[in-house]
Amino acid sequence: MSGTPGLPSAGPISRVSAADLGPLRAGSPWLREPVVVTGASRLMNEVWRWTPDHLRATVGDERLPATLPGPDGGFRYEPGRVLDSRPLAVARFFDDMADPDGPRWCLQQVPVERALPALFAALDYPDCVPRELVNAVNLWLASPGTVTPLHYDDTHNLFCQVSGAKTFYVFPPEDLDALYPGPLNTGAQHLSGVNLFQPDLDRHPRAAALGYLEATVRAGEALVLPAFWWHQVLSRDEVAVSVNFWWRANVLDCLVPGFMRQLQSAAVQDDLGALAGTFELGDGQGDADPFTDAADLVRLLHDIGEAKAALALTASVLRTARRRPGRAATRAAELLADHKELLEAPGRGGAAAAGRIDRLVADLTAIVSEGARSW
Ligand SMILES: O=C(O)CCC(=O)C(=O)O
Repeated sequence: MSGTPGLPSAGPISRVSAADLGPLRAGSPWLREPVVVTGASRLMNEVWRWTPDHLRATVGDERLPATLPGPDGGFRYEPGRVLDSRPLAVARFFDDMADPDGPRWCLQQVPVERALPALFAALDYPDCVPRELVNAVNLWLASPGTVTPLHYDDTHNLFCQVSGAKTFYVFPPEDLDALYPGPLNTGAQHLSGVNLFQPDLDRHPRAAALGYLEATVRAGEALVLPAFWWHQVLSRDEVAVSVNFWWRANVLDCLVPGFMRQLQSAAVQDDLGALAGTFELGDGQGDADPFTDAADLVRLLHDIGEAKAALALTASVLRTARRRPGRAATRAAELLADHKELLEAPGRGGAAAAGRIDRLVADLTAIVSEGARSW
């Protein structure tokens, strides 16, 4: 895999100084498109110390799953297949890197809290990220030329480059259709069929119309990568150490084709409850309750023509609320019973369903305004 894109560039990703970056909360303008943050060391302290020397000294003996990319630098994530990996001591990774004939390992997406608790204990979080929504902090160690194939994540991402450099090639969520995502129902819908470095336009003709945005993120810089943006990533000339923070995106910031597809996929797999845990619901002000969440969702998704998914997700939120102690559980149970037909068979009802959805939203809103927040 050569490191040269086979599609045209649409320009650079814009850059902002850390001093000018606002909070990355729901509705933030900084979450509309990727941006490189310069002078990122002022966002937090600890991760910038995780240089090769520091990692060798503190966690050099820890054995972590390491992968050997193909001879072209790339490897593929495949649904249902665990990457071919073997345990490798962190110090050995750097030793092999220093040996010109040594194997070129990469350690992808190492969950710091679970795999490296000693490092995690010292970690401080970036000020701009809503800490309560962070669901993973990962360490990435890559050899020069390693390529992470084109995919998106359903979380927001603050990607911090500690040493070395990586080039990100990104496409907006709206390009989903032209990027040939993996099939629904396989856990691979976030993987693109297109390899940017070797596009096969006979197989993927819609990709011919696309252009990527690009940035090389260097040591001391970070990239804000909003949820559902597609990215292919190339490690540059030196060993690359990166740390990223993933946090739950608010659904209101995610009304993009990938999210809609994920809703369908979750509905097909009858797993909408898990989605409610993947995204931040409500208004993003941190004080939402299940009824506000449900009312917001059903109204929002219904307005954009996704009534079926809206109702299924609402039912899932209410079922969760039904398990809570106290009055919230009683009211959730009442709502589930009162709107049983609508919530259990969201596909039926045609035009009549619109009126019933309005009544459900009115019921949810009434509960919220009665003061459900105090439950
Ligand atoms: O660093 C890489 O190679 C990939 C990073 C990535 O995919 C991510 O942060 O979501």
